[in-house]
Amino acid sequence: MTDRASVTVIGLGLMGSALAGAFLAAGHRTVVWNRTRRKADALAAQGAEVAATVEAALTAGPLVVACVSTYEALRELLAPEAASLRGRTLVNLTSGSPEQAREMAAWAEERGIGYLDGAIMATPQMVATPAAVLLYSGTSAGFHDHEAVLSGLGEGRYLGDDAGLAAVHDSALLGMMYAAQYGVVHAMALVSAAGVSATSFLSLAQSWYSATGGFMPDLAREVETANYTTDVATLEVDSAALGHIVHASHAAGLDARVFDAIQAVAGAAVRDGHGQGSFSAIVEVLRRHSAAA
Ligand code: FVH
Repeated sequence: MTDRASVTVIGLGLMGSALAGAFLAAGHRTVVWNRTRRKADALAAQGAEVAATVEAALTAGPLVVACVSTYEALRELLAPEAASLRGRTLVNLTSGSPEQAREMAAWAEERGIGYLDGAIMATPQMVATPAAVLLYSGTSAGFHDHEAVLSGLGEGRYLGDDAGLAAVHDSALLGMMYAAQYGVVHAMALVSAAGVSATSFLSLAQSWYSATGGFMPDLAREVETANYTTDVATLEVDSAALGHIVHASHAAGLDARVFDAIQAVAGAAVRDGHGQGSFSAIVEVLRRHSAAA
């Protein structure tokens, strides 16, 4: 094993195991701990050191990467061992909310622990490949001190010292993913109801998906400037098109509640006077929710 910086991984589930495997493959001394010990066996065979206790894992080196199911689980694990973490950097790649990340950052700071919150925008299979992007937020020193080691997981992007930023971006990007996948599955169900197989629809769906991605720069500018002037399509036209989708879905015997909801938001924006503006004007309705809450 080379003398490259050592790293500890806490949590060897599907993702934690991929993280530890990536550190090992990059030549780092990798110490691992998991509640269920047998999940460490495969990594031990690859050269990982299996810590007998959480304390032994946390005190093995300067960098601790945690990836367990929930923040609650991680707090349970680390609370009794806070002294062992003092002076080290904890990188928490567990999924959670911005509030949980900020609470964890405050907990760590009070105990002299460097804290980086992170979001893994990848599946376990993508880790350590060019497709993997990991988002970090929290102590910039923590990121820069360990950037080289963390780069073994994939492209790392530091978002800023607000520890909640990684979780905000995680929800934003996953929201895009789930909405897009919902649309794809709905589209395939719609064409299937007309006797067209999903696989024969696929190439058209893929070219359409990449074409519609080209709208993002306009959407970004319009959301940022609140200038919804458009020569592409008006919200009134979009609202009518959404009505067609709802009608076609019902005719095909499909659940249309998501497109009903989108049409309702678009309709509210039209009633607010944005009918001649672009689709991005719906952001005014979306933001009103927080104001009303
Ligand atoms: N898998 C993925 O593609 C996504 C990608 C994006 C990020 N997520 C998040 O990563 C966290 C872990 O996800 P996972 O897929 O590794 O999940 P599991 O395979 O279920 O492993 C869970 C590990 O957590 C340990 N654990 C759970 N509760 C406790 C506890 N109370 N005390 C100690 N450890 C706990 C569990 O241990 P064990 O059951 O093996 O003993 C696993 O190591 C998650 O936040 C994803 O959202 C993954």
